[in-house]
Amino acid sequence: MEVIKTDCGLCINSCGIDAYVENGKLVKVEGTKENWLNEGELCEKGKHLVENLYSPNRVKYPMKKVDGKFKRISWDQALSEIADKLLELKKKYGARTLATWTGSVGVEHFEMAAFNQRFAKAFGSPNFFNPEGICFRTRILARQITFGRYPVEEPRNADCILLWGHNPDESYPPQAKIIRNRVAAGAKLIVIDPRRIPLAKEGIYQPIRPGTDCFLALAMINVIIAEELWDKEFVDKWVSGFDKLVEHVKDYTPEKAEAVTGVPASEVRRIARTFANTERACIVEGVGHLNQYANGLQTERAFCILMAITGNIDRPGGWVTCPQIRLADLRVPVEGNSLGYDEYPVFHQFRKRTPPYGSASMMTETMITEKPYPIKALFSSGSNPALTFPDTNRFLEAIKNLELFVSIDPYMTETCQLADYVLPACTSLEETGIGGFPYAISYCKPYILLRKKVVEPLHESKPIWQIWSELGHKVGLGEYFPWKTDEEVAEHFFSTTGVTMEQLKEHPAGLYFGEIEYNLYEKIGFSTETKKIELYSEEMERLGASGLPGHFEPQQSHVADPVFAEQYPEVLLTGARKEEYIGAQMRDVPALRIRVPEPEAEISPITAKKYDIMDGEMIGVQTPRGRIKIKAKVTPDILPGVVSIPHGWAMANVNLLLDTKVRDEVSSYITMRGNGCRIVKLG
Ligand SMILES: Nc1nc2c(c(=O)[nH]1)N[C@H]1C(S)=C(S)[C@@H](COP(=O)(O)OP(=O)(O)OC[C@H]3O[C@@H](n4cnc5c(=O)[nH]c(N)nc54)[C@H](O)[C@@H]3O)O[C@H]1N2
Ligand SMILES: Nc1nc2c(c(=O)[nH]1)N[C@H]1C(S)=C(S)[C@@H](COP(=O)(O)OP(=O)(O)OC[C@H]3O[C@@H](n4cnc5c(=O)[nH]c(N)nc54)[C@H](O)[C@@H]3O)O[C@H]1N2
Ligand code: SF4
Ligand SMILES: [Mo]
Repeated sequence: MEVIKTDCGLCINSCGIDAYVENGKLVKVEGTKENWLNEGELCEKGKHLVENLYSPNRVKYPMKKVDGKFKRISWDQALSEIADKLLELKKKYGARTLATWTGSVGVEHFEMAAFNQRFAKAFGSPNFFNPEGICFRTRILARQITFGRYPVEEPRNADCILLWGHNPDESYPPQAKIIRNRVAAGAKLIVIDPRRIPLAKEGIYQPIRPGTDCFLALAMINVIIAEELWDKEFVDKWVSGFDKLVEHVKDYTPEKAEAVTGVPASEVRRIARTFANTERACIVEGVGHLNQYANGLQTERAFCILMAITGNIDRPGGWVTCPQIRLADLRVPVEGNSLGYDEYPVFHQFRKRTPPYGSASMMTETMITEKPYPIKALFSSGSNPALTFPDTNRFLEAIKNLELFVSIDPYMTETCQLADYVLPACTSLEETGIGGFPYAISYCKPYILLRKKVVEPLHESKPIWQIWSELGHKVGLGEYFPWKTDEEVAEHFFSTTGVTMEQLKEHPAGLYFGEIEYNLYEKIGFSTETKKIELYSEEMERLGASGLPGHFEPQQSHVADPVFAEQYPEVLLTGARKEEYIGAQMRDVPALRIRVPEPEAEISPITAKKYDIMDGEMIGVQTPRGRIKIKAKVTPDILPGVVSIPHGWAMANVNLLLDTKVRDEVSSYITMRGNGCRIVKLG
């Protein structure tokens, strides 16, 4: 039996795995003991990599839809026909008619995002989209705006952890362990969440009215200033805009915070004092959750300010800057801007760091309206937007307007069912590539790993780089795709890093490439306009947003729109993660399905009583966009008036309830939480 050390490509955590292979078949997977992150452990998903790999739901060969039914065709026929159609559409509508979309694994799977972009841009289209346009870019952007770089949380050295809108037991198991270890060693833990998550039991728990976190952060800043708890030396030397901040937060009193957020004024003061009085304090926030609110970007800015005025930047246990190595950039220049460039200037133009992807909220809209130009070809790879893209009905309307829709995925997803062509892709266990990097750095231990092919591609599946390359050759763009093997592609990516393939092979469980440098600012300052941490951002003002974060009510709340809220009085949260599943994946792995057989709508006993609902009863949940039927889970662990529903379930697709038009007006993110809904008792 051969044991291959690689990583689990299922989620961004990229845990180390030992893959046991016998006669070319993967028979067992264990966590790599010497991997610093997972230390031999695997989450429920990782434990079932074998079943997932050999799922009967794999796409086995290329398929074409003929008269509503899929027909098996050869790779050559599939790629030739797709290429011909693409060239025809280009002639008719221009190159921008092509859009490529990758999913969450587009981020975890480095090659996927890179090749998607390369193809679209070489073809002449700026229209590349991925979840960074709805998932976590605003968290990065807010930090770049404030610090000129992207410092990340370092809970393993923190003495006070403010766990804010994040439930790592389900979404980041290795991080939950780090937090538990710190708490066991004496660190204080404060959890702010409308749901009493498991870690809430380990510290101070404070529920909050959804979407009002920015107000709470500003009220904490108000207390820290009023009680002179800020780090004066650090602020004097390294921070700009403090005077403006002092004026700005005067209105954000703990008493007002109580009225807006539901957090008692006394608790606002207690949390602010605990946070500011602890030397090594750290906000550990959700990766996507708080971004995906009406006020997402500004909430992130408020967190940056809290960290800055308490001096917790580039200090152990605060937010620290991790060494980076840059993989080769496969992008090619393209004419024209991404969708959203003019409408959302902060997102697209800040410090002229144009993101390579468009505003996802405008993708389906443009496909429907054909304005500013028609998008008639969509390639979705490594994503299942039919279930995961907010506002499913609008997604369905959009794809009806396409002349070519291709889905590239290892599994026969709901999205594949809607496509004109389905192309079978390898999973990360069937191809050599890049692992570990760069996402493990959010744990501040920079390491990189060569992701290894553990079995040959199953059925007729191909690695994603190869699919794009072969299509590139067919449309006459062969010069952009010179690579012949996985290894060549990986070698090209690593060519700019100073790390060689030999070194990576000598360190199969991962290569550590740098140490965190604390107090980095003393060496390099901050790369903002003022060379200091910018609490107030002049450039944000120039780009039409507020230079300091303020409270903004979720558009459908009882405060912002009482008429709407009369019809839809409950607050809908979507997408709380479950350890057993990632996105819409793995629902067909029997062992996982036994653990979590169906989605549930969490509601409090008070909400249940209002509608006369029993635990386990099927209920309707409705918004102006649609209605779903789902089982009620009555639990005291959620605020009254809040309904929390996971995403990614075909049997109760919560994205039918969302509306792409309800957005964070600064970041363009579609709001996936804080929207209004009502519960319907079914007869
Ligand atoms: N098992 C699993 N892990 C995953 C994923 C998965 O699908 N499955 N997805 C991955 C992806 S794509 C992402 S982006 C990340 C997401 O990761 P996160 O964004 O960190 O999501 P969660 O860990 O579910 O935690 C979000 C918490 O925020 C709380 N919350 C909701 N609204 C509010 C609010 O208004 N204020 C506050 N304070 N809290 C609020 C929710 O109740 C929930 O407990 O997870 C990644 N990890
Ligand atoms: N309502 C609501 N909707 C949400 C969210 C929410 O919180 N609420 N969260 C949003 C967020 S943060 C995100 S990131 C998105 C995620 O949305 P998606 O990325 O669409 O989610 P997944 O279902 O994980 O889709 C990943 C696809 O990649 C395929 N795949 C897996 N491994 C490989 C591989 O190695 N190669 C290739 N080519 N394909 C592979 C899988 O089969 C799967 O179909 O969902 C968003 N949607
Ligand atoms: S947390 Fe689970 S799914 Fe994610 S990489 Fe680790 S083992 Fe895999
Ligand atoms: Mo995400």
